[in-house]
Amino acid sequence: MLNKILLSTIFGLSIIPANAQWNGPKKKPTETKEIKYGSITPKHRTDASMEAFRNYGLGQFIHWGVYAIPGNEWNGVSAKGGAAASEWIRSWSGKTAPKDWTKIYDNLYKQFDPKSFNANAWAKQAKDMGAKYMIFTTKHHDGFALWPTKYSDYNITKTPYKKDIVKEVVDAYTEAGIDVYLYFSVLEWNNPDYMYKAPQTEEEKKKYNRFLQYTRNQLLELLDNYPQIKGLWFDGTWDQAWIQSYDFTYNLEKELRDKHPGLIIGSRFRNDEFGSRHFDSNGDLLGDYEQGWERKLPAKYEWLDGNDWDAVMTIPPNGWGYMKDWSGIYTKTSDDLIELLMKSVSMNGNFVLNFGPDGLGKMHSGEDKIAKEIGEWMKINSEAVYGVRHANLDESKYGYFTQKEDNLYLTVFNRPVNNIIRIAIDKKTTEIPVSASIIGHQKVLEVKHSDIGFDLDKNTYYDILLPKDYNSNKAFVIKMKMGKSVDKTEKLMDAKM
Ligand code: H79
Repeated sequence: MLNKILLSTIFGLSIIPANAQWNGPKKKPTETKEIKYGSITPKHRTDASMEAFRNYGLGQFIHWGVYAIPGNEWNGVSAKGGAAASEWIRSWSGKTAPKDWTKIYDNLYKQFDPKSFNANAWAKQAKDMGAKYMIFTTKHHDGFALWPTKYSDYNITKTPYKKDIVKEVVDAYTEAGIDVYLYFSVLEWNNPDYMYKAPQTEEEKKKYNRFLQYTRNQLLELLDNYPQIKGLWFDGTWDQAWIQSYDFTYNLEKELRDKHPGLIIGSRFRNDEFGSRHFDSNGDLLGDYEQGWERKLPAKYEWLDGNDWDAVMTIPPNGWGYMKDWSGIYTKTSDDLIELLMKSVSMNGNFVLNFGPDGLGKMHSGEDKIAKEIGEWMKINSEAVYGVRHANLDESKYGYFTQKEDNLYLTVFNRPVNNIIRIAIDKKTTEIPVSASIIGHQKVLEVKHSDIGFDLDKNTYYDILLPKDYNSNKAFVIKMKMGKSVDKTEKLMDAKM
């Protein structure tokens, strides 16, 4: 905090950059400011690209770069505890770090030759898992570009592999019917023009301006090279130099959008002139969707204020790039991940699961297993995931509701011991569950109106009876048809107290 105050004072701006809250309802600003560099796009875009984004449900993230070669270890020594995450291994420090590690890392590209890489095989796996979009790392914090960029030598053409990996990925996924978004880290650890603190001297300003132009050039290049992409997923945009470049980033966002109609950009790209990130100083979303749900989910739908969002999630606790050794850490199971998926879509969010292929281009065997298990589940249950919206019902302790037209879905994770699923319906609504079934199971389920008669209860209840002989060791989906009540149950009089 002190740092931030100091920085703000140094730059002659009496501001303390506000950071977005991801752990509770949004704090509303108490006063309205005049903002010049606020949101460019409407609050809720309704164009076809944005509607497609809303319908994805499940996505895949892929982190790939030279960090895949070490896979979070070097010569049998683990970077665990010495580096923040596997894709951060370049910053390995402390007792366990190999001698001259940064130098070793910065030369790894000379060995990058992923002989087993097959973009079509990745795309097939993603499709079989049920992913509708994917996000691919074109360049992570180390600055290594997986496409033949004209603007830096540290790129794929200088490796033994040589070929344009971004092109292979974009083409294969697009061909498979999966929309592609490009991940782009603004932060670059080993670019001499990169700056963390805002430039002060003329020389520093010149230097950082070169970095800004370089960033712009690379982004325009990506849009030129891969016109099929649907969006850009930004990262590494939290340093003061970038934050103070709000004029530049505002114009750049406009330029990118003009060049690529329909382009989707999340809230992490830029901030307003008061240093507010993700949301401007008046609390309005910057960009098209909330992009702060990284390894976390909102606990309540209300926290989202109706915004679009995605959640990006790792299988290990933290580690986006390849991690050879999954022992001694908790890796999320397909049950964990399916629950996070349903929790996300029940709150109008997309769930994006990360994969970190190895240095040869093969997925971790643990990831193969997860993709297969999720895919098997999705094959049966995906209608509760794609194109659904938040259902306006009280939260259920059995699982998560999603809704599409007159279909209400309840994905059950907690099966009650009495096999009665009780659905609370607002007495004022006319739409009630008129029939129910389990997706992938033939039997029609009995639905009973159970007016339990609580005083002052806003709800009435519908009981869905699960067949005792129906067994499942995975979450299952109850699909209900919503319609007008046919039986006119008499209204009980509430005593006036
Ligand atoms: O690519 C994966 C990670 O490597 C990357 N994002 C995902 C998708 C990532 N980089 N950094 N982080 C995640 C976390 C960084 C947190 C911090 Fe900060 C950066 C702590 C201090 C500087 C942002 C700014 C959070 C607090 C201040």
